[in-house]
Order: sequence, then structure tokens, then C-alpha cells
Amino acid sequence: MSDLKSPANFHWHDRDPGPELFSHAVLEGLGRTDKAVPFRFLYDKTGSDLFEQICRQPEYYITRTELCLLEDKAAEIADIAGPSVRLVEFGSGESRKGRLLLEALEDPAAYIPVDISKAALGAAARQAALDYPGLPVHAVWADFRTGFRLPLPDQGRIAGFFPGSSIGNFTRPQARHFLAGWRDCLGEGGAMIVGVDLIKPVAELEAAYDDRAGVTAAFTLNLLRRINRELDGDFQLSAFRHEAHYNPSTFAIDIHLVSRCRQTVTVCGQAFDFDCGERIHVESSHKYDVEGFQALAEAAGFSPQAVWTDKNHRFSIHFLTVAEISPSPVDA
Ligand code: AVI
Repeated sequence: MSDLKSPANFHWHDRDPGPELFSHAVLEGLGRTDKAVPFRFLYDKTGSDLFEQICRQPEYYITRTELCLLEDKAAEIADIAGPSVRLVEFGSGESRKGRLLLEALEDPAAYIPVDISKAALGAAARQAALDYPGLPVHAVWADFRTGFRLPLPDQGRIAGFFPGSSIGNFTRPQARHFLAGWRDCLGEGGAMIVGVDLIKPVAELEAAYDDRAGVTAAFTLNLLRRINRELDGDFQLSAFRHEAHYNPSTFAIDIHLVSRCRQTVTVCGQAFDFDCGERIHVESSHKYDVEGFQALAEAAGFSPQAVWTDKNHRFSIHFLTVAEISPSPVDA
């Protein structure tokens, strides 16, 4: 990725999880009684483009609410963060939100966007390097769920930034594990700024994950197209439908692909039978209340410093700092 045309302050770090993980995850996941494919595989180039379109759907309030909140509160966030921050953005995508913070921060020392989508990351990070010529930009192509070494140039407080309620795509124990893992990497004085979607009426939540234009449905069905292309699959996309329901016992929207008929599908030469109505779990999006998320952060070894919510109480942004005492052991 680093080539002659890249600006001098742009650096590319390849922590690619590798294609073999995709085939392994799909074959293992389709072989289970409760079929499932991990959500991270939704984000190939088409999936990432579709996700950007989801963010612009009228029903999907998350992106615009968080952006407004960030625009409103960036100065306060920057004030608490202090000068010379090295900003690590997990799931940076188009870097729109990271750039809002960069604009507000006093003399940031580095911008380290991390994303699994190579194309989106390369374009956005290179543009950030061009737009902020004095700022070292270290683009990390990686799955941020798995641990990896961060390129951390120079000195300065490290602030992780995990916007978009992507933390909601983890189960609660996974979210706690994720925070606890990065806590050690952030080190003393480190901070984490996390965007978290709030619990709200079911109709509003379900509409957000099943928009009328069918973009979210296209996003989940694209997983089958990806399997067909990369793993020699023969899924008929019209034989599956997208389904998104809120589960009040886990406070999560659960997204499935549902087989419209009894059928057999082949992937990498292996056959998988589907009953009519049988589902593949592809993603869950967990919702929190403010106190519940703060308790989870504390259990992961962080101290809540500040929290901002919009006036309709749809979304929250939490500023956490590394606590002096170690987190309690993660149980799952
Ligand atoms: C990326 N993540 C926060 C989105 C969400 O809201 O859980 C993914 C998504 N899936 C369908 N729509 C949005």
C-alpha cells in the first residue's frame, strides 16, 4: 500500500487475518446445528459500500445521531483528552468520525486508523495524510477483534476511539474482553472513547435494521454472494431472506438469513442441508443503557470520566480512562 505516490506521513501496516480464516469460519459455522457465520465477514468491498449506504438510510438513526453528537461535543471531548494524543480509531471506515475528533484535538501526535476493509482504509487514510501533512498517519489493515501489535510512534497519550456502536456487535462478555485487552495496550493514562447505541422502543430498533429500501437486506445477503465467489458456493440468493428481530432478554437485534425452502447448498465441495425456515445467524447488535455500559467498562478496568447523549436519548458517547486497579477476570 505504501507507494511512491503516498505522502511521506502515510504508513501502511498489514495485519491481514488471511483468506483461510474465511473458509474455515464458513465451513465450521454452516456445519453447526445453529448455523452462524461471524459478522466480520459481512465486510468485503461490496459489504463495506452497502454499510456506508445503510448509514444514510432514514431508519438508521445511529450514524447521523452520533455525528451530530460528536460535532456538538468534540471540543469537550478534546478538552478531556488533552494535547498530543495518539488517536487509534477502531473500524475507521471513511474516517469521518475520526476526523471530527482530529480537528478538535490539540496538536494530535498521530492518527492510527484500523479497519478490516483494505480499500476503504487505504483511501481514507491516504486522504487524511494529505489533508493533515504534519500528522503521521499509520493505517492498520486488521481485524481489531483479534489482538495485534499497534504501530505507536512517538510519545503522547493513547486514546482509542471506537465509534458507531460497533462495540454492540460483540456479546457483553466479548465487549468486556475487547476493552480489557486494549486497556493493557493503552497503558497508564490511556483513554477510550466509545460510541454506544441506547435501548429504545422495539419498532424503532427493528426498522433501523430492516430499512424500507432493502439496503440492510442486500448487506446481509451479500455474505452469500461472497461465499459463492470466494469459496465456490452455490447459494441462490433468492432462496434466502433477511430477518432482524429484537431480543429483549439479550437487549440485542439479532440478524439472520432465513431459508425460504428446503434446500441443499454446496460450499468448497461440502454439502449443507437447510430446512424451510432454517436460519444462519450473521450479526447481533447489542443495546445498552448508560449505567449498564459504564458498569461493563469498569469491569474491564476503565473509569468512566464523562458521557454525552443526544436530546432524544438515542445514542451515547463515553469517555473512559484506564483505571489504576486491574480488571476482574473475564468470565466468558
Ligand atoms: C457496524 N455496526 C455497528 C452496525 C450495527 O448497527 O450493528 C452493523 C449493521 N448491521 C446492519 N445494520 C448495521
